[in-house]
Amino acid sequence: MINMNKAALITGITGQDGAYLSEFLLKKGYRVFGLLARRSSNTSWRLRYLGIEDRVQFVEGDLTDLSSLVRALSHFEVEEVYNLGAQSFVATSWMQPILTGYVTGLGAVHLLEAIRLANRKIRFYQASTSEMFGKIQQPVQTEQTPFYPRSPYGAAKLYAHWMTVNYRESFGMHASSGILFNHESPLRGIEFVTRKITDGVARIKCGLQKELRLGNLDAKRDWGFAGDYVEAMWEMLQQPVPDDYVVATGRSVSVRDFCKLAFSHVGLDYEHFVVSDPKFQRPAEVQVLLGNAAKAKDKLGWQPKTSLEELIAMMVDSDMRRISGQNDSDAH
Ligand code: NAP
Ligand code: F7E
Repeated sequence: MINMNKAALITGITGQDGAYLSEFLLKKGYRVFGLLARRSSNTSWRLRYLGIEDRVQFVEGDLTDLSSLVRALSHFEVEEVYNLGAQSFVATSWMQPILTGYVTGLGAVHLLEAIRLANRKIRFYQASTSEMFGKIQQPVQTEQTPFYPRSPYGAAKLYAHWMTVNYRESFGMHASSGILFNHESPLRGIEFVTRKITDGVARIKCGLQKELRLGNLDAKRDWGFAGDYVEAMWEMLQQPVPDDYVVATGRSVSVRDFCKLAFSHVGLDYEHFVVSDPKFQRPAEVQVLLGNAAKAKDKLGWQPKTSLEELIAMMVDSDMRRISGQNDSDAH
């Protein structure tokens, strides 16, 4: 029997957003294929956490290997491709700027080329980022705000962003970019500041750690919940015409205030535990980001559902369960 359900290929399926997007698409009845880059150990813990590891189909490939992408698209007929794969940790991008350029920048072009060769009708989503605004040129950032990236990661993403626009304009491809501001969850990598904080809170509360060493406590970010943000990705590919959209909450909070909220969730005062350590400062910092997602609300009907307080509670509670041993999964 022919399966008439829609099919999607996700790069970066083992990452935070890949897991939530897979869950969302499966609920919509999609067949979900994920590009799996070769690693020495199993990286599917997030898909297991959501209980969907057995419901997605993996195809081996890497964003730096065009042939693997062409092969993936010729093996599986998909209507939509979501490019979420990246070297996504900003701090690492100064240590590995060339790899970041290959994977995060050129990787997107490999995928656009593979689609151009395989089937130009495939709809394409590019995971663009608020890091492209970097040294902000306007106090509130929209689709019209000029870009000024401040890291090799931001510069690589900006190249991928403009190439997405270019393929749309040159070849008429349905290629859209979501300019997503920071989004977090219990599945966030532990190196990112929000998860480092909620993991630290749980360890300190359970007596496993005495202090939490962070970098710039004054940096401000517009933080939302990843589960809400993947819905905007899908909405973009359902539109009759491709376009670019800012996805954000419209509220910007400092790392210090995030700490205050996270520690107070378990009845602790952050000032007794948080230490600012120059080791975690960056060569060039993005001091503040604040997005205006009015276009996404107007055209996609998208708006965030989860408040920062709800997000922090969700993350701290999840880390408390993991650290106190109540969660026997292999979550990181
Ligand atoms: P993430 O958790 O770091 O996931 C990155 C994914 O990319 C992982 O599945 C990783 O695979 C995969 N990957 C790395 N190198 C690859 C390669 N050479 N070929 C194929 N796949 C590769 O990132 P995320 O937070 O889910 O973010 C998803 C996307 O949105 C990324 O492109 C990120 O840059 C972008 N973005 C994120 C945010 C945010 O706040 N989260 C905001 C704006 C934009 P392994 O697990 O095997 O390493
Ligand atoms: O840093 C400051 C740090 O690493 C946030 C990625 O998903 O979002 C993410 O990039 C802020 C920065 O995220 C520590 O200096 C202080 O100002 O959690 P982060 P990011 O750099 O904003 C964007 C939108 C992406 O696209 C990226 O892929 O927090 N900070 N102390 C710290 N950051 C870290 N990691 N660790 C600290 O100890």
